[in-house]
Amino acid sequence: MPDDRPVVRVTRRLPEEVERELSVAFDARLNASDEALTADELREALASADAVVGTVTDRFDAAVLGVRPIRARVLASFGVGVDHVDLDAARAAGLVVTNTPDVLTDCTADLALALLLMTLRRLGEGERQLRAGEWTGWRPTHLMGRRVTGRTLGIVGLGRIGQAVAHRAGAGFGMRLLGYDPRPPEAARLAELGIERCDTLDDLLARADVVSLHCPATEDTRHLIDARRLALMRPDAVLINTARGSVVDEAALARALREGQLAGAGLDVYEREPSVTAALLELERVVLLPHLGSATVETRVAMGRRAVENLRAVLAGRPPRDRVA
Ligand code: 8YV
Repeated sequence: MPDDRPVVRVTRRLPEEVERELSVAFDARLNASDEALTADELREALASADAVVGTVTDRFDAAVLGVRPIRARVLASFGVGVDHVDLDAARAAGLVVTNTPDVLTDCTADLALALLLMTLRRLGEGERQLRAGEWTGWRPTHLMGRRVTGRTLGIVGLGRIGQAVAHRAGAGFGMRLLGYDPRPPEAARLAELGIERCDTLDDLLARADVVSLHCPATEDTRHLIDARRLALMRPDAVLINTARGSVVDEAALARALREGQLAGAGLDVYEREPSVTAALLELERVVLLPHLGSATVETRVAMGRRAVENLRAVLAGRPPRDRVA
């Protein structure tokens, strides 16, 4: 019997229960090998499926989205950031684009705090030392980091994740909170979280002991943290990036760290993933994670379910919950 259910093309492996849900409801074309699709394969997916579930590793640029005729009606992106999708080109193609906000807020905020703790307390260095058999035993001056309580955290981007970071750092770790966002939340919300709003990013950078980035990757935020702004940071400050690699000029960051303009960095995202600026790998005071912000079982399943909810809505002719284009 011919399968007349809508065709859903999934570009990467998803948690098993999400793939099962898709296979029950749709003619799901899964990616068992989990290899990222090429641009030609993405074009083919858009030309042959009714819906595509994509991820940050798929570049839906104007060339890919320019495929005609296009069969897909919805691109349900798995993740909150949509900088890998040319939204204007998607609109021109009549393609609805959705994302998966909310469900990854807590886990991403947790990871930012993990990087904050790892950098301030020098935990990466400690773990490397122990595994290398170089730990000679306890001593009063061994790997002294910096006290977290009472330090000043500067949060760049005060959306859902930035606010979740503020809550953890303020209520949980007793940090002083500064925030910068060109479109900040209401004053009452800032007061509730205990965030002092900075009028300029430069002001925040000059005052914070830890700077944590939580803004989306857009043309406006590309290299927001560049050589000039890195030079504004305090020499004992650290930079945490769980947002997007493009927000930081990675080469300038490596130079600034080498020259002692700031003390350390905790990074989960990079300008050219999966490659990492080689100079960063040499630096002891840098913690490097492989884009794990939302990587928990609960969150990855919830992201998958949210993507499925969105594509179901579009295919049924209803407005999706999380439309971004
Ligand atoms: C995802 C993320 O792992 O949601 C985002 O924007 O960076 C991560 O949660 C990734 O985008 C998956 O597509």
